[in-house]
Amino acid sequence: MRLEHLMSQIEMRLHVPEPAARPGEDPDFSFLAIPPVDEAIRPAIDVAAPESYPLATTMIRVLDDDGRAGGNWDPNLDGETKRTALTHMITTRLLEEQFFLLQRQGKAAFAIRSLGEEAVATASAMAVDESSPGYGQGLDMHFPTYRQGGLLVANGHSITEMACQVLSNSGDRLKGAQLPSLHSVPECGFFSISGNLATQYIQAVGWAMAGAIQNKRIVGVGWTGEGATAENDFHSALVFASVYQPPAILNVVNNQWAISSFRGIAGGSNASFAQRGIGYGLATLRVDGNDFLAGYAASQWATQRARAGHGATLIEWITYRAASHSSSDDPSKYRPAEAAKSWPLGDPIDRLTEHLIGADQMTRSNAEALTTECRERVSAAVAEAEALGTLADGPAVSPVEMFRHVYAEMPPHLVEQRQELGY
Ligand SMILES: Cc1ncc(C[n+]2csc(CCOP(=O)(O)OP(=O)(O)O)c2C)c(N)n1
Repeated sequence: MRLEHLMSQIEMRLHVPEPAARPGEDPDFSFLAIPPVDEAIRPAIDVAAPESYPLATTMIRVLDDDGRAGGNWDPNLDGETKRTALTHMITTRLLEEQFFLLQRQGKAAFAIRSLGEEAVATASAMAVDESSPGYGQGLDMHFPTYRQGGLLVANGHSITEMACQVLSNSGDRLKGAQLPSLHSVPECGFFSISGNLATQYIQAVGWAMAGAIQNKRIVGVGWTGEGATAENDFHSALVFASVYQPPAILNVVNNQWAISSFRGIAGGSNASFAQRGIGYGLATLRVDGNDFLAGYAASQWATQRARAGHGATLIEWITYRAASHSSSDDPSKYRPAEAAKSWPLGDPIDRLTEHLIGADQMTRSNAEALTTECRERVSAAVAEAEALGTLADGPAVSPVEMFRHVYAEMPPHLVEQRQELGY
């Protein structure tokens, strides 16, 4: 047969990746290879980036299937530190659950949560802080997305204030100027959340570059979901991180879904997101995001590397978004209803709890008491916040607030609009 004839038989079309399972089908996570705990090597913090490349395709794990800690990355944390981590994770879960209830009751306009991903923000917050050189030199700064409220919980920010922000009430320091859950607490190392995704990356790299230029031993921590890695800002940031080697940590939280599109639509079917770091010559780690100890060890490694002047690290966290994307989403339309329950990396809170119990660092009744304590603390904080008003029953934030804190010198057309409103 002639070549021309053969070619005419080939149908040209675009490849549109599809997830392994849709609603009504059984969840299928067979794409996820889970290596043994001791597979991942742990290079020295000053290695040349290419020596980290095997870590872009394996998965750093510390907790095995029975909840025992081991392998090259075990951070050997004491019981108290692990119990503190568990407290932060439970608090984050219960607090965000309350935010959803407030939204359903019409008391908040919007809510978002990190159900099933709590180990990610907790591990990063604690590891970055643990090796902090101390304030005075400058401030480490996270540039989070809406999915990292857990950073604030772990960094000791008032959970009452977090609730006030979600309720857009008179205790909201942002006076309703930001969407609920888009916090801004720079003194806690938590930069104002930008709704425009992947901007966090260029800002974090810029923060780290500014720190290095001023000879400050600070880190800039960027956050993105796997979906937003398709944005140009992600790639621009990686170029700068690779060329200037600033003290940055670039986290990709691969929770498998970007609202209704699965990770394959952002290019996650043929290569890991961590592998993108290789193309840019960056140190790269891929970590079990539901294993607090592994996440802590990876973040600690990246922080120490950054502070020692060896440059930026890209970290892909493998996790699963167990809840809806936000209060405006219904995942039963695009994925199997029970998918989260069969996620092979389990639940991060259950895994750390079982580890602590197995290591005789907590009893089951201690664990139950801890959950009760966290629930009471969260309820008290939310009640305190509700007393300062809600979206439903006010007192409403004055409309004049929307004209404040944006421009040093307000443009004439906004002055005119403010005057029209009588302010
Ligand atoms: C630049 C930009 N494009 C689109 C959106 C709309 N949007 C909001 S959340 C979202 C999904 C993001 O998914 P991912 O990055 O995987 O993070 P996840 O929500 O899963 O944590 C999109 C597309 C946005 N906020 N910013």
